[in-house]
Amino acid sequence: MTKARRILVTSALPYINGVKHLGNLAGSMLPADVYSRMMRLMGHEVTYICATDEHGTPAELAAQAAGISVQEYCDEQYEIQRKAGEGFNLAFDWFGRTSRAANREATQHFAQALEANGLIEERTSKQVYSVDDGRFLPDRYVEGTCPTCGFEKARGDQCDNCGRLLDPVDLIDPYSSVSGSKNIEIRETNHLYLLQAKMQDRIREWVNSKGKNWPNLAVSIANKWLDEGLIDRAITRDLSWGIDVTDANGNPRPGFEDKVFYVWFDAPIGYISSTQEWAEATGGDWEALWRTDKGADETEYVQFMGKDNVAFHTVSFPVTMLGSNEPWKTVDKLKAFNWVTWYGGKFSTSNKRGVFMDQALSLLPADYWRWYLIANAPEGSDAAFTWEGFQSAVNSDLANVLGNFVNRITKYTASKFDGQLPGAGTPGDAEAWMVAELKERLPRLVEYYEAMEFRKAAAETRAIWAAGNEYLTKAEPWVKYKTDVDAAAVGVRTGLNLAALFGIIAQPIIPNAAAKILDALGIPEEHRNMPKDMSDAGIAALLDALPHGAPITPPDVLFQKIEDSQVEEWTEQFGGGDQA
Ligand code: B3M
Ligand code: ZN
Repeated sequence: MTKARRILVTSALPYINGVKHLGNLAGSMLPADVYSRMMRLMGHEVTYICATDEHGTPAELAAQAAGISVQEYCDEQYEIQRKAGEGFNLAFDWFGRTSRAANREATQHFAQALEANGLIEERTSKQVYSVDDGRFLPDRYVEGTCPTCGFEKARGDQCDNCGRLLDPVDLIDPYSSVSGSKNIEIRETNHLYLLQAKMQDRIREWVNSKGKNWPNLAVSIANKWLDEGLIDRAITRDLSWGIDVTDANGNPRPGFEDKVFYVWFDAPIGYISSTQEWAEATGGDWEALWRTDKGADETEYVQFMGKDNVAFHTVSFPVTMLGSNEPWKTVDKLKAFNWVTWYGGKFSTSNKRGVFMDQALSLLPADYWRWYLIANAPEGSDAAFTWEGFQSAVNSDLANVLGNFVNRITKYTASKFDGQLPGAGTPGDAEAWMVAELKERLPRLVEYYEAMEFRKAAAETRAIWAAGNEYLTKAEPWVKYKTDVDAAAVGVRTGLNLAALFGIIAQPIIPNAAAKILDALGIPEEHRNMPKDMSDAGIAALLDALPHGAPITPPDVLFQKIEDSQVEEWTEQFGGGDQA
């Protein structure tokens, strides 16, 4: 019996502005949810924390465009995103907001601790000021030509083309991405700098110790930064929306009255502050998750994010935590995803390219999208969403393999065994074959989840469902029924127990359909966890676990197949195919 583990899961905080597209969902929140669900089914204590990332220029500009205050804008957008997450069954333990008081206090605390440790310094720097916009332009709102690779739409903080981290003043021929104006000046402004260079050795040592549990992609990005040498980075901005800048004693900092902390300084701290909110609301113990002096050294911390967020999570955020010299829990395992593309290109609201979370739910239930996005997770490389691929996954994996299996075994029970699970007959070769299949596949399924290999976990789940169909072909209860009802009863009983197992292993990815299956079979909540005993006897017991005589109610059709006409209609509406 493995000891229950305490697991903290966080997924990259979605920016507040706008409903997220399927790529955002697939690149962090969804796999984090699937992983959390599976770990819970295996009996572990999981706390899954997320929040909206509300500061920075995106919110200011979007609110300006909407003609409302930033606070109002964020309040509206938070509700939209919270509802979209609910619609996709993202089972957060807490979905917070980085603009709340808890994050302001935590961020200011870290800044004070860092300054007390000599890791923050005031410096005058040159910042891009847009005369026409009447404001300093934060990094990502200055665009221009990348000095490294010549890409012409490089942003002031990072070049999307070569990945190089930039400062806006490095850009060639810069312009404001707010107004397009080139009427920009470099003006002097005072900012707080986090002295990352001083932390180079400590971060290198930390990456070397923790990187063993990270995917190569994450290790290589962290080491790239370290090999280039950590540079001191400004952690304040000339913005009005954000967290006030305080001094080492927590008072408003003279000269920083019109500045706020940089969004990427406060956002990762949002993981901690949102956990504190969760604890406040639920009585949970946030320190057992985040303070290594209060039990968090026993906690497994797993982070999910897109690859462009890796550097911030493996260098900047650890600088903040380790630099505080306080006993903060740092990440143990990290899963970084590539991109889901829309037919190889970017999702775009304005160009009507791609499906966004709210639109997706208006077309089909969350399970359909969850299955496709996990089965095609952008793990080793970018993954292109296509309507054809989506249709095939739904029609084949869900409707034919899983749906058809559950449908025919429950309907046959209703028609030939009075809707009751039969107890007669003795298992034979077909059942032995199924036990062998499960003996090999169930442990492998758990391994894939532990390794956070989502494509493989989905493929293994499907393979187990397919083995069930193969079993029914071998057991052929509908043939045996004509001559030996008891022999048929074995096939039906085994088939019904397999349907229960298939529902159980479906729960992480397609929770709604899984619940329908388990409800139809009358499986009580407390019996819906993953089987623990993977021995021959334990697996064999799975095939005769349900009480004999249990009432069986065929569920409604679990999955509607996607018709070609729907693919044509959606291609027209959202782009795709030759309109990609
Ligand atoms: N808001 C997501 C992004 O870069 C960013 C993640 C913050 S995690 C602390 O799209
Ligand atoms: Zn570049």
